[in-house]
Amino acid sequence: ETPKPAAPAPAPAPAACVFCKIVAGTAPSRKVYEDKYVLAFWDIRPRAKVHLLVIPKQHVASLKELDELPVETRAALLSACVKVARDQGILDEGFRVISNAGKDASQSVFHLHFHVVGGEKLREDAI
Ligand code: DGP
Repeated sequence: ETPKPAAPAPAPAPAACVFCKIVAGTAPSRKVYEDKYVLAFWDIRPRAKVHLLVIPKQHVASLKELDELPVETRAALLSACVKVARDQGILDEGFRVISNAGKDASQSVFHLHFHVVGGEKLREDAI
């Protein structure tokens, strides 16, 4: 049997990435959940009663690069969004998960993240 070729090494994280610094523990954050693949913490500028961010520990710039992440990380990201919503007590009343990718979405931090928002009635016309 021919051995499988080694998987390509993940792209190095930009040294200046603020979310990589949070992962590394060199920048502070209000963490709510962490496992091998992902980290979740409060958004520094909450726009709802509950506003968390769920990020992969491995750096990719946005949802556009999702396929560069191992399948385990991709699964862990979505599961963590539900888990942190449950842990914050916003699962039953409803919550929203958003990922801004690129210019038209006004992405401002170029390390993939999912906003998990809720804890109050969210605007119907906002996505
Ligand atoms: P976006 O516009 O989708 O790229 O959202 C980036 C979010 O990240 C924005 O809501 C503010 C938040 N944010 C930016 N810098 C920091 C930080 O240093 N710590 C935390 N906790 N959140 C940050």
